[in-house]
Amino acid sequence: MYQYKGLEDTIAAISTPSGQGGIGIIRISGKDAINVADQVFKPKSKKSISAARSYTVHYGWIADDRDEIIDEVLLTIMRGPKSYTTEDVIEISCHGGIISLRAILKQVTDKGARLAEPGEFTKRAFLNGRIDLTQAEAVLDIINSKTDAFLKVSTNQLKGELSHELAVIREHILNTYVEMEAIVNFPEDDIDSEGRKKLSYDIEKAKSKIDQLLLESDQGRILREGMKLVLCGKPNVGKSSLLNVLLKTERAIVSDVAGTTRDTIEESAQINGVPFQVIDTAGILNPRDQIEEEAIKRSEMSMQGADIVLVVLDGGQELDEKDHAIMQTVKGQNALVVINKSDLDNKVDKSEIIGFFDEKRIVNVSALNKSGVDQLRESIVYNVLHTEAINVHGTVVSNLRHIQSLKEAQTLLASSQKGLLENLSLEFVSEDLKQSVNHLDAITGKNIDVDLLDTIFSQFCIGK
Ligand SMILES: Nc1nc2c(ncn2[C@@H]2O[C@H](COP(=O)(O)OP(=O)(O)OP(=O)(O)O)[C@@H](O)[C@H]2O)c(=O)[nH]1
Ligand SMILES: [Mg+2]
Repeated sequence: MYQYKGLEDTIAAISTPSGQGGIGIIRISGKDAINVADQVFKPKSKKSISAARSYTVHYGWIADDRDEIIDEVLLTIMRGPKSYTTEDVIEISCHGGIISLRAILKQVTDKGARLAEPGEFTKRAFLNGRIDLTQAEAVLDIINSKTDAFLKVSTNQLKGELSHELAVIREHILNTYVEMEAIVNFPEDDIDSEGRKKLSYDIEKAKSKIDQLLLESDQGRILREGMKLVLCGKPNVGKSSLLNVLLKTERAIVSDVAGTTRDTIEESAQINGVPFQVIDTAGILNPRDQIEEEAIKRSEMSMQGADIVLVVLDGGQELDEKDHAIMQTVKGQNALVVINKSDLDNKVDKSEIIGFFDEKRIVNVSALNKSGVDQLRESIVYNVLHTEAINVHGTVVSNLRHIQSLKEAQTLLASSQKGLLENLSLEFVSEDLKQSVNHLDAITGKNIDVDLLDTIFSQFCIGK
């Protein structure tokens, strides 16, 4: 299907991260993988691995050309086609020091393997037809995953759930396409308006499945990119204390001195499985110097791009014009009003808040004794997702490339329906269907530009 140079080569790379570790792995793949390994591996059993069965592990040493031992290793042999790349694959597990790993890699390349490009093992798995492109991309997502929820969504994709959904949609469209082509080729079977309606109805089935995928892709995007949450409020209301509670670490300095936080603090956190960038701002209102002026600017900047703002109030004190001013600035944004210090006697008059925010957006917490924090987490997630939790069990499309192709396919399906309604010749209508299938095929990689393919795999790390 694709003409790729270098597919015949046997490739090798260090597959574990650089740095020190208990074990490090060198992976070799290609038709000469076993032969290359055989030349550098000295098995304790003294039996050559060239005759070894697939999925067996062998204990021994890697030696250099002068027969000096480089490291003690375990060598795993996976014969194609039942391997990661579908080719013969060898994995050498040695001690995880960079010197040992590099020395072994050098031996392997001296014996005829070439260094693998980033993502080349996974690219081969794709080019050799073991996985499709959505599954290859899922590998990258699993490696880059920062939350449990995104990991779950990515492993579903690796299992082929998205591919399966797309195959169902594709078949729907193709069936309708074939029906149309039959009518085009045998004009005597002309089509009446009822027939056109039926075709449009069939297209609708495919369209509504794509609709569903696109609807949930919002959540997918959130899982991939994360949400931005900004804490704002007067000095000393407990913003940094809340940041620490949300992060579950003592990240920010907390003190009873007003103006403790002078610069914005950004940290990543998972809130009920959803990734957030949590930003604590300086509570400064009247700058005393240039640094404080800059701090205010930064607070304002971070508030502008926020997906949700938490306006923190001190529950132990009556609201004043400064609290009012902050609520006024945030009004209109997606915000929650957090009345902190609920362990103290409440002095906040809620009716003063309701002028700015709906009562449902008010949450009482105590950062000190952590009460109300679970409810705060739930409210945060609900207000950014508009649902209680991300559904990680079905197919969640999170990749922008997939989303774009789905939208293109959707537009073409809509255009074909319009054509049917407007009595357009079926030749043109069926062309729309064909194009929409092409967009679906771009997602799975059945039909994709080679340059784009290279771009996708270049995002991988070496050794994957
Ligand atoms: N009683 C009580 N005290 C709290 C609570 N949360 C924070 N505090 C105290 O309030 C003071 C201010 O807390 P910070 O978290 O530093 O407040 P901040 O809003 O970040 O203040 P700035 O950085 O100065 O703008 C500290 O002495 C905290 O211990 C709470 O829930 N209850
Ligand atoms: Mg602070």
